[in-house]
Amino acid sequence: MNRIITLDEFIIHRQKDFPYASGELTGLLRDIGVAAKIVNREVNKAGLVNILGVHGSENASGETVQKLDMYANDKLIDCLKNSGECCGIASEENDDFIEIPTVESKNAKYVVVFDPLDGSSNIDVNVSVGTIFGIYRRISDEKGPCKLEDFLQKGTELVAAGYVIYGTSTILVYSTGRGVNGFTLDPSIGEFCLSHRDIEIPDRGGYYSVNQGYYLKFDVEMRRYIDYCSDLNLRLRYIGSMVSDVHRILFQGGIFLYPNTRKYPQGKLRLLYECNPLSFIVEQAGGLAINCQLNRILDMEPKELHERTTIVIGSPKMVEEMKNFVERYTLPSYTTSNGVGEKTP
Ligand code: P6P
Repeated sequence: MNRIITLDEFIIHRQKDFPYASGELTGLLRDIGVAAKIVNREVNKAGLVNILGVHGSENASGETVQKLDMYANDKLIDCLKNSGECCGIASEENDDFIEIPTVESKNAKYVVVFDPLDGSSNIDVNVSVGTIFGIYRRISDEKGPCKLEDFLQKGTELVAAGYVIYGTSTILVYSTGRGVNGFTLDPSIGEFCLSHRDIEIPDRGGYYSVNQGYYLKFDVEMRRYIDYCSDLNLRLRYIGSMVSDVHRILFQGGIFLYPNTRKYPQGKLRLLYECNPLSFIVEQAGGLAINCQLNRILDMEPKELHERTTIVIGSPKMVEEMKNFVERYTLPSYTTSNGVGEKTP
């Protein structure tokens, strides 16, 4: 029987991969693991302690916040504030970033972005939800407080990213840029234990994941690609929780799409704390992640904290095929006499 390797052991052991690592990132990852255990405890008993139901407030993205979102948000902030390794936090649930000015933290090297409970509309119906996080090294003057520029970095600048999925089991998946590993929470010992070493996404898979209900609102090239997936008899799986949909695709292969719609002309999903961390993970596992303009998600320059983007993410061969569809079906633009380009009807 293989020896149990806990998340803490693994993180410390892998710290050797970074010759100049001084332990701050290791400490930060461990603190996120602690926060995940605390959130997991509440997610698993949400129906018992009456913390379900609509909190009433609205988050920065104008979405109604569930009580468990706030609980998860508060716990993650508390753990990170006390870690001493993080000088700032940007959360889906907070309009602005949070500066951590405590003496131990104000000169800390890292900032953290997170969606504390992605897919929270699933909570009331006991469908899996998740926490998504990304860690950047600050770029502002380390003698002063963190600044907005520390958070508006491209996904390629992430030093670590990961997610926790609270499902039939609780799994933490993360990467520091040298592969992807998964850890399953063993409630009997309260530890995340290495369960999925060096995760690699299949080149292609039998699933496509998109909100079919918006089909008629997608651009023609997206509709054509979705028709193609259906013609291939791919199975449609869509949970309404990005972290859960991407988790399936990471392990079994497939493609997840959230294109632009009339309601979300730029796409719905947030670049900073949903798409970048998950794209970092999927790319590290050998997959691809682009937006519907075919730009690599990790190369996008964020302009504001709660910026949204379209996304197509998953198995490399399937994302490549989707790119071919977009190139083939995007109507060529032409310029009229006044030089204004518009799509051919
Ligand atoms: P729709 C959850 O609110 C979320 O941000 C993602 O986790 C999920 O993929 C998406 O929105 C679901 O959005 O419009 O399909 O309900």
